[in-house]
Amino acid sequence: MPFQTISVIGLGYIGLPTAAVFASRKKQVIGVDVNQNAVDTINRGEIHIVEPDLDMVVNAAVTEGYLRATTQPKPADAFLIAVPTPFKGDHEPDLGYIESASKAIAPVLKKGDLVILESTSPVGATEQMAAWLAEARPDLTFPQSHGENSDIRIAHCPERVLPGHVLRELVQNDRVIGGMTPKCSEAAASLYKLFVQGECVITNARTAEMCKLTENSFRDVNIAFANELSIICEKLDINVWELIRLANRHPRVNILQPGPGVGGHCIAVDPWFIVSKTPEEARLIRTAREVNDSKPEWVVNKVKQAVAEYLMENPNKTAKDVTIACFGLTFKSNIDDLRESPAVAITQTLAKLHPGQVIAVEPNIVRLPNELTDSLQLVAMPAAQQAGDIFLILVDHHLFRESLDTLKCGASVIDTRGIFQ
Ligand code: SAJ
Repeated sequence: MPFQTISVIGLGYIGLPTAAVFASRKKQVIGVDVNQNAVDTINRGEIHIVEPDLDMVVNAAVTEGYLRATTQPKPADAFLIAVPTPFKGDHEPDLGYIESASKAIAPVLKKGDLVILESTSPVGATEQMAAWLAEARPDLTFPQSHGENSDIRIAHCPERVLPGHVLRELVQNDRVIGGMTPKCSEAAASLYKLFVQGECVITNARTAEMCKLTENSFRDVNIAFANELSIICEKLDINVWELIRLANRHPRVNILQPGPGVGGHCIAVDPWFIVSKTPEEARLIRTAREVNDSKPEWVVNKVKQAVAEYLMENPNKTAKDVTIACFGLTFKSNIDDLRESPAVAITQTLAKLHPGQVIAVEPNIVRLPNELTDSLQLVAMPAAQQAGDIFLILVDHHLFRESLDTLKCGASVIDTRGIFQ
């Protein structure tokens, strides 16, 4: 099936690289986003997010005329929806962005078009999207009512790329393709084959939805296991990093690393989409979420304990004399993304407990976002190394691993990432 024009709805961390990669294969790509600022930035050949090498690929695509961005959907042969799927306060998935995107593209759909949902979604979301499209376009036929003979083909093809490695993983990773019918899968596979070097593995839409949730839940459960081990080891006076290194020498054991909690917008969110559909059955998945979500509080308590010990050892000082230096604010190493970061949550809690005495080092950002400037002071690494009485390592950036060897003598160190191991 020839795809002359491809439209990507949602130009964020997934949509923009995907649009740029299609454009680099010399396809006409129309990127659609509700954010006028993002649209203008892209049309200047620049990017509004941070991802290695993406600026070059987008710049080339725009300059050569293959990629253009707009706030208004235009006709295309294939539409990829890559909008956020957050959860609401009660951990119920919020499909509002998918609904808006579906209603936005419905008027420009034509017979023969392919619509792909890429957003990580709860099981049943693709069918729901198809229902929204059908409701908006009674003049067209859809797979849920007309099967293989439908005018519109619909599939779920979840994104699976790792932030920081998106361009490589987009091309190299295998792709799970879940069509609502075999013809839908076939059409979606032929679209991805334009750039995917990995295998395009075909299944149905519900299995594809569950597959993506399963991948992230598997990782969450494994990290929860590591986090639980770290709490157990603390009680038993065992070095958890040594323990995991040793256990992982077994050929069939592969435990991930403990940390201050699980952040980002995927692993800490997606398992709840399974729990919300099957609350009685998803016991382990829910518990893993709870274990990982409780880790920041455990870290805060460790700091409280360290402050108390510091004051016992330095009886001439009061709590107001103690400086807590937090190393790292991002949700994981070597990125600049602070969203849903346990390091930010921990640092903010400490800053409330010890106003004016918490300093933070984050080499991957130049300034704090507005909502953090009141509670936190961002300082350079040498200043923090000099000023801290308690050192709290929250992110294992390369820079910290390489140069955090000269901490102030007599200071107390809480290393949530094991960088001193
Ligand atoms: N973390 C640990 N210990 C570890 C590994 C990670 O505490 O051993 C923490 C990190 O510090 C971070 C969180 O987990 O706070 C998540 O980081 P991550 O690197 O595990 O994952 P993400 O959120 O950057 O990307 C994940 C990836 N999923 C899997 O590896 C199964 C990625 O492939 C997905 O595309 C992405 O979620 C997504 O968009 O769903």
